[in-house]
Amino acid sequence: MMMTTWQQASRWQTIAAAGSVFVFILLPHSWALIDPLQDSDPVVVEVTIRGREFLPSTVVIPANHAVLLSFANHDAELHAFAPLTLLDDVPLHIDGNGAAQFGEHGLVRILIPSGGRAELRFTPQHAGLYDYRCDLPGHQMRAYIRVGEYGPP
Ligand SMILES: [Cu+2]
Repeated sequence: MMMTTWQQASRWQTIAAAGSVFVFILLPHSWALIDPLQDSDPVVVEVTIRGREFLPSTVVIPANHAVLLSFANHDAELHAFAPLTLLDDVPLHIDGNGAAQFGEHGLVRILIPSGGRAELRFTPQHAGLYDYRCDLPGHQMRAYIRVGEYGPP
């Protein structure tokens, strides 16, 4: 199975943690070293929008751990990130030059201009497979965010 970005990020964070390099080398596959509850840095996941597609089409983020999810729109047209239920009632911090629209349960969509970027910081609450869309008219874009528990792949 391909190593996902957050797994790689976590390993590098582990390597960077003071004093843990020695243990990491001894136990390179020990997930106990990557306890998300003891790791204050967010897991960083990047999604590229290109050719009316979200790339990669599925990203994996951990449950109950801070995440920085970013979208970079490389198309010449406006796109949106519409999270559907993923972020319902989840506290959220948004950076970048997108235009966020909110509803009763939180974020409905972020409009991301051509060449623009949206960064979302949040802590996913529930494991599961969540789909999201660009819900702008004229084309269809759909992709997935898997919220998983930390553990061996
Ligand atoms: Cu779009």
